[in-house]
Amino acid sequence: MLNEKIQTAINAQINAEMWSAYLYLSMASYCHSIGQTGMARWYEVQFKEEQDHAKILFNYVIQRNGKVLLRAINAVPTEWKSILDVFQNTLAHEQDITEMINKLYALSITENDYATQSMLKWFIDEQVEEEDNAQTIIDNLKMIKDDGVGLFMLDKELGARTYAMAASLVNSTL
Ligand code: OFO
Repeated sequence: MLNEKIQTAINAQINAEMWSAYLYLSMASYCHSIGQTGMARWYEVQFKEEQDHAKILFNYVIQRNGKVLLRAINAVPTEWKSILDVFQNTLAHEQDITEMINKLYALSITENDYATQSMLKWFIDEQVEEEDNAQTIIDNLKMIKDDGVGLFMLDKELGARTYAMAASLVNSTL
């Protein structure tokens, strides 16, 4: 059984992951609006992955005999200054999420909740990847600047991203 503090913190994390999904769908919409369809596709995959993150936490709470409490998902931004601004906001957002995961992990240590520590290790690794992905695209965009061909090539590359369901969900009966 999950203790109250851990359950509350995981429920907040579920909300944050759903907000992330909503944010990335909004970013996909922005990319479509400026004709960057490959980047839009990249964000659509991101949208699905964030829903997976929320579902992994949802399943975990259920397995530990806890209760998931779904709260309102706040509104997300809908406009950005440029495509570079979008990815810079993505990195800043992922850094905030990393901070939340780290706090959750620290709480699971003080509460002696070893199962939660084990579950969170996947998220800790995932955050390293999330931040690295955004940083790499930012570096590319800074290199490209206003070069149309470079932007076209990057859009094509990001559009090739495919979604794969997180392994723990594929094998789950929940
Ligand atoms: Fe769930 O990792 Fe991004 O936000």
